Amino acid sequence: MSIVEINFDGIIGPSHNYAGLSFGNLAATKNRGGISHPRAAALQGIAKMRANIALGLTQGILLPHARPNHGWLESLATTHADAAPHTRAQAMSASSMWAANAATVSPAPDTADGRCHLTVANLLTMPHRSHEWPETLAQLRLAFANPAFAVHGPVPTPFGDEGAANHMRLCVSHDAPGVEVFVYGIAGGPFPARQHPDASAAIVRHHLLDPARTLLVQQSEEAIAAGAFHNDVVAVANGRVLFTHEQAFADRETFYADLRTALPEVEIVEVPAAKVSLADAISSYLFNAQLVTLPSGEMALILPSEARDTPSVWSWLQEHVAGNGPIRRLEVVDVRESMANGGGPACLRLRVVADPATADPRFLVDDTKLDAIAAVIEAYWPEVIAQEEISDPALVEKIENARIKLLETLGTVELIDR
Ligand code: SUG
Repeated sequence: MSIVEINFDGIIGPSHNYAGLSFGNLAATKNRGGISHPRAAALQGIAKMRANIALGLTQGILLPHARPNHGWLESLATTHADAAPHTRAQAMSASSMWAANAATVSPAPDTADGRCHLTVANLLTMPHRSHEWPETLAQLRLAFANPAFAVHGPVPTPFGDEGAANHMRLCVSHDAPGVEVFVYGIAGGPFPARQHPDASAAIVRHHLLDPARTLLVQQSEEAIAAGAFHNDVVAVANGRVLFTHEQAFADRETFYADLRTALPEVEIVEVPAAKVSLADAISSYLFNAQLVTLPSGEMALILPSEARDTPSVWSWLQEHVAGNGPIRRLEVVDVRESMANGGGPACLRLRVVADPATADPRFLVDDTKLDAIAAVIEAYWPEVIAQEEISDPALVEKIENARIKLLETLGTVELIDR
């Protein structure tokens, strides 16, 4: 059995729009009311997956949720037609595309029972995301039905949990026991801290992790206040490398010391604020890159094009690659439609370290399957959505039909009524 990292990308759903629903997410707030391009957005996501496959990586998918979420509207005693505008927008969001927020994943080598544990994220801080978890859980239970996995329900209210976006795993190799780092927030200036420390602590227990190889670390208030609503906007880890902004953590000295004790082989690559400001790091999504190990053993950073377009960021990267740093290769992808809602390459994927043979094959993709998915997107995804259109019954019908066509193509029709 071979344990590898599988990236499960959320397919960008046909209702992708800019409603400005996430307070504290500067990109989403800035683009509120803009015109979205769901078809182009989804095709950008497919192109990113193709680029990862071309690098020799294993690729999976998670599927768009049913939108509008009629069941959720019903629980609020309303309907899509009658709902208040903000409620209607919350029911229509395609936010499940950001699969890094789907769940927290602890691979089998880290857990006491030797299973790979997943806890679906409750996402309760933002109303439009709080109703994602039941369908996410249904998908996780299908994709990871094999006894090699243990899939847990959400941590209860009022403990906000945003999944893998606030979780990092460092290890000497993917199949060796790793150190898991859970990053929580306490304060964020004017913005909410979305990850509650008690939620992180509960997941540590559910996942049967070894306390000696588990760290709970506070995100810095200044990072959240500057727009880093998740830790994966200011830090990313892969293998024995932690790539982080200097101002990501509340007490970086203690965290780095604890990490070095837990994993002496760790290499910390810290980007100083003097070279790249927190503002540039956040607007460019430098750290919301996928840091991956290629089949050659080298590490590559899969970056959004905004990182290349930000001079301070691009020159830091060029210097790093020219020197002796662990990141040997830069790959630029265009995920602009997602970026405009505050979701970069790393937000769009959930990492699961597991044997691909144990995942449901319907959730794994190669180029041929991506061709079939792209054909459905080309044929059925709306080309544009202007904010005022989200109440239009014709648009709703088009969005619902598009998702059903995709589920039929992928043989996952049991998810239609989720
Ligand atoms: O939760 N944006 C998402 C972006 C999530 C990014 N994920 C990670 N960093 N892992 C969020 O803020 C905006 C949707 C809108 O406003 O219409 C939104 O939900």
